Amino acid sequence: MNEIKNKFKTSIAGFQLHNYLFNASGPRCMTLEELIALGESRSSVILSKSCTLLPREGNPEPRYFDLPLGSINSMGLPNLGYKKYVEFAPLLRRYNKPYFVSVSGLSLADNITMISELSEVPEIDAFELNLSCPNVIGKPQIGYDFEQTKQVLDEVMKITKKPFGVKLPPYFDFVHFEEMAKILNKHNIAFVTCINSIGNGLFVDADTEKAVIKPKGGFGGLGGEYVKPTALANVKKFYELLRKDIAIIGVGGIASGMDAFEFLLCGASAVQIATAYQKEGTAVFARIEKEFIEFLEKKEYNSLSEAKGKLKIYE
Ligand code: RRO
Repeated sequence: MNEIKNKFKTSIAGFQLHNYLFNASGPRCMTLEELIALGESRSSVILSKSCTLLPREGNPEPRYFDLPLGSINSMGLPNLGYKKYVEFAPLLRRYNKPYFVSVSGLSLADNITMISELSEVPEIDAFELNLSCPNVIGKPQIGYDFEQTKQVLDEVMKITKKPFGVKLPPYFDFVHFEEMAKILNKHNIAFVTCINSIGNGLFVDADTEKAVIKPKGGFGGLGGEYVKPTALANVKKFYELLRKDIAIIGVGGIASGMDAFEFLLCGASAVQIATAYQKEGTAVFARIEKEFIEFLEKKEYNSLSEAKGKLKIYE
């Protein structure tokens, strides 16, 4: 990959990124067409939808709903099966940006099988292990079970041959941040992505007197503006608690350059766009990038590191 000359470039897992933002593993990153569209966009990484061993249809429709301040989803991990994300890898090389595969096995054995095989594919650059899908019936979020998280990371670290990140659920208690950080700091992790959607929200349509999505009695993951303060808090707390060589990727409610800047102040090395990408399509990346750069220039910053982690707090 070419060296990137841009004063606001960043890097994740040793890869230089041409800008600070890319897609979240979630909306519009499941099919080859969608991954190609990301390649052609200003997203600085192509990140796949979380994959499983076998293809999955996901949960019944309606399973996604745009809300006034965000979104609710219970997609149920629809994906083409990990072998497809291997097959797509060489086709995405021409876009000259990293290709990360999100992995979300339904068991530890599935994660080990997938990561062993994905490790051998030269055109896959890194993994994001999803420890936080809230929407698979009968599968609690691993990231809320600290023993299981430790076990998964211990096993996966033995076999991965690529840089490795984890996608975390939101935490709400300082004890939980500290416990998770202690586990992550003991593993060879390149990045942490926080947060996944806030699990098991319920949005009610008062006119129809009905929940807006079908699966799980209407319960689903909340995203967008509703979750931004929680996402910022998670980025800030993990920035304080994690080893400095672990990059934090912020996600949750970023819809403008100013939102992206707030995550930079809290310590993010990059951000991902989910709900705003679902709502706007690939044009969202160029728009937010432009706003972000204009915002930094207005404030006379010359690099991201000048602002990164520099949130001011009351004495
Ligand atoms: O597919 C989903 O239902 C889904 C996943 Br895997 C996830 O990690 N987060 C989310 O909000 N939805």
